[in-house]
Amino acid sequence: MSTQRSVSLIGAPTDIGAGARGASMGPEALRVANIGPTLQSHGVDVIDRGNLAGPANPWLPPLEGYRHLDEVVAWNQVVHEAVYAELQGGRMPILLGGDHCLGLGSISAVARHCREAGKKLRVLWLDAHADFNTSELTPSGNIHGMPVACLCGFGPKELIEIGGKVPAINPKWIRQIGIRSVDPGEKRFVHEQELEVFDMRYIDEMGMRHTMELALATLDANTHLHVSFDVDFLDPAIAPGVGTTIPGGPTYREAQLCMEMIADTGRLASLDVMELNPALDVRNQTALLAVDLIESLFGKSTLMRK
Ligand code: Z70
Ligand code: MN
Ligand code: MN
Ligand code: MN
Repeated sequence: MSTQRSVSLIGAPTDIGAGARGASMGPEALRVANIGPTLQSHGVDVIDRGNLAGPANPWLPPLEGYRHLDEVVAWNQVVHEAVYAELQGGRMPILLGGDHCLGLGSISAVARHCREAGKKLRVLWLDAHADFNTSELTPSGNIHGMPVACLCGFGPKELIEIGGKVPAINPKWIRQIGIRSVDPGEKRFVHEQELEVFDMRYIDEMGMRHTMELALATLDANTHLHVSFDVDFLDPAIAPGVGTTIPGGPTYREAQLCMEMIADTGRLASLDVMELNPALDVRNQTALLAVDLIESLFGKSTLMRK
């Protein structure tokens, strides 16, 4: 039981679903922070597939509750196909975002792979936000605030149908961790759909160890574990390079423990690294931190552990 040792990096250079420009530069910042060679140094076979291509960001206001819907659909379609192809080829896809609207294309592909392979799916959503808005609930129209709802079947037809099956996933398969910014209508909907949320209040009271034990409790040998890592999960003091910094996030130590406990399961099978915004970063520190945490996800451990 060990994490897949063949990885494909897939760049998705777009900020089409975001409220700030700049996440389109995320893939290159992660490469500059040496994501590929760093994974290789831990014995991982890494292929960098380069960047996907999609429509430019027209930077228009929302239309009927959605900003750039057609472009978001186009980007998610190419992400879906690229992620699905890697899984079918027996490799672990690491999606380098790009904004978090692309979690839809990525996770719908993972769900499709799991359906066909008879695997159980668990999704860890590491984020300051629940990303569970709909066009009726959203205060912004930004689709990066909607991918979890779309995966659960709540969203525009063109988006929710990308994986072929609606809904792509069951809300019971998701564990959200680090949540601390949820809009009022979104909050009601999270409760109504009974999402399992370990928010910052929970982590403060119970600790990251207990949180991760519960979040990972239902994994078994047949489980495909997907981690969707929105870099704004991290406290802004250590990760300023994101579109929306929300105070009160996990510290460096809490984030490391979170990643190490995921690594210990040996079930990690696909990963998104999203919302890194180099335009707002300081000397690429947030990209470097993300790479450091990804090393832990792949089993880098401290001196006292084998
Ligand atoms: C807010 C919205 C959001 C970032 C997701 C914010 C959404 N809930 N922001 N990720 N950075 O507009 O829907
Ligand atoms: Mn597989
Ligand atoms: Mn997000
Ligand atoms: Mn977020």
